Amino acid sequence: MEQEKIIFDLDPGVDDTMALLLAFNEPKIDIKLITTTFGNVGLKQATQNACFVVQNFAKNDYPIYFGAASAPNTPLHDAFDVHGRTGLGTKIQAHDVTKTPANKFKYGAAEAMRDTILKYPGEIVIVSVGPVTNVATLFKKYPKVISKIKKIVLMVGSMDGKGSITPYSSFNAYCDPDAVETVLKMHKDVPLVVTTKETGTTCYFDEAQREKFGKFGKVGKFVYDLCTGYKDAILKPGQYALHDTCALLTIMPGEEYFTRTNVNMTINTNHKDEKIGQTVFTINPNSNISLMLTVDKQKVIKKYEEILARTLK
Ligand SMILES: [Ca+2]
Repeated sequence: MEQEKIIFDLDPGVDDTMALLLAFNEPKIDIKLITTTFGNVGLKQATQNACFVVQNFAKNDYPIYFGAASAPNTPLHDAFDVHGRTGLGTKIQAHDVTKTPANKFKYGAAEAMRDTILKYPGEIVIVSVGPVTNVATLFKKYPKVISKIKKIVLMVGSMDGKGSITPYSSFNAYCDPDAVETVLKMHKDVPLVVTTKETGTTCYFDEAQREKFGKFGKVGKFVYDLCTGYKDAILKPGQYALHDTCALLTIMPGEEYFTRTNVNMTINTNHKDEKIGQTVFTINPNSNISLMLTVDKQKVIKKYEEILARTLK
């Protein structure tokens, strides 16, 4: 079976956690490394959440390294109103966490990413579903490894130029627009895959579906509980967005959930402009940036159900 080896860079986060659960139970995804960033919650909480989820729900003891606690040039923001103060909604809290991040002196997320890429040259897909700071740090510190990355997935920006955290910017873009620009400038021959605000806000499930998910044993119950207090900035209460799951599903070998087009992409990084973080996409068939235009919501939900069903075996 064709498998994708991934570095999963995230800021859990309710939808990050849902995506992690998918990755744990999907044989076509081979997690080589998990890195955490500030974002939905602070870095410490995000890392704690990642450790909690791996400890309780993963079959393998994946290495977790924490990365950036903030962006170099952008004030810190959070998404407590979307993900709850704990990042896992308002019902769940990471508890009894014994797993710890693997960081060592002068060896953090960027170094772990570098070494994972060098261990599997040309094979690693970086899936970044939080602020892009860790990826930008890797690029700036270790530019020689960039060409050895297979693909990079970003969950960032919007197609209509309208935002979630501001009228112009999506959350991940707003947290560190400079990092997005660094990746856009430096990825060169490495294909980029981009899902946007529109992907996640099109692809949500409702209360009835939540109930359905909740019936799939321990993991299903956890997904159900995760939704408590999870409200997307754009969707209505009782609509649960699958932003990060969608980003992960863009790389599934032999499975297609999207329509795609090749584009040029820019981001506003003018810190004096209210439109900072705004993205612009223009179609360019020769570009190696692939934008997800539409998503087959029902197919994604069915996939998620299949994954949950698998956890019962
Ligand atoms: Ca996220």
